[in-house]
Amino acid sequence: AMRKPMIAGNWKMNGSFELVTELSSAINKVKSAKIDVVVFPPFPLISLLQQQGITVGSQTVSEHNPGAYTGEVDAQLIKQCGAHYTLVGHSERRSIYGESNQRVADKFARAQQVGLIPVLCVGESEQQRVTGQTESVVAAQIDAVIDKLGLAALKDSVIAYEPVWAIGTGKTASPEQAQAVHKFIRDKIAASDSDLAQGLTILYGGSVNEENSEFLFAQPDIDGGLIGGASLKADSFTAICESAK
Ligand code: G2H
Repeated sequence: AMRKPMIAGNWKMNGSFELVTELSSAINKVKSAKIDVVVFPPFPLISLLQQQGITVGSQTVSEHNPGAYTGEVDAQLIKQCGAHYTLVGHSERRSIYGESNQRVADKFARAQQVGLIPVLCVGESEQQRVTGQTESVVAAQIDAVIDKLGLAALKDSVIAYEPVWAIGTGKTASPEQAQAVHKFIRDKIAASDSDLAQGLTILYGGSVNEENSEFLFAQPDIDGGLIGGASLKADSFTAICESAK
């Protein structure tokens, strides 16, 4: 593909100062002009990782401007801590914290307002897949952003397709299953703007590991991965990065 591969490590609610020390040299070693490697740690570790020379992002962002929102973190502050990216709408945020498509679109907008690149996470549940709703669910998740901001907003963003049934379950979508949805997403956008669609980075996420990554990344519309569990182990994460080069 003409797009530069991206490997994103989503640490979720894991990690510590010790893990930063453990992983940063390995991540720095695997970095190359051929791939973008980005780590999404818990908020308190953003600065520290950034100081180690690692490209960082937050796992979510408040949709609000600064104010009385106890416990939330402002996008501008995240940027100031050294982040370049933020995830929005990860399935755990949608399911555990009730984030709607609308709220995710608001977060996407706020991220871009301060110059953070949003990584919009989309994906269907097992129930939605078996009832044939995969495409309509994913389309609605993307349309919420397009309706709010216009199609052009997707230019400075990344999309991550993560089927909910494959997250942390050990069940990975087959390369063909994943490719089919990635192609659906790219075609959907290409119908309005083919250059934008061709330039758009679309990551796959859901139980990616060093055994399956090569086959997933070989698919024409899969531009890299959003890696959870396997991003916490230096050997696995660097092997996944290598397989994307
Ligand atoms: C999906 C993924 C990373 P895992 O949530 O966002 O996690 O690789 O552990 O399935």
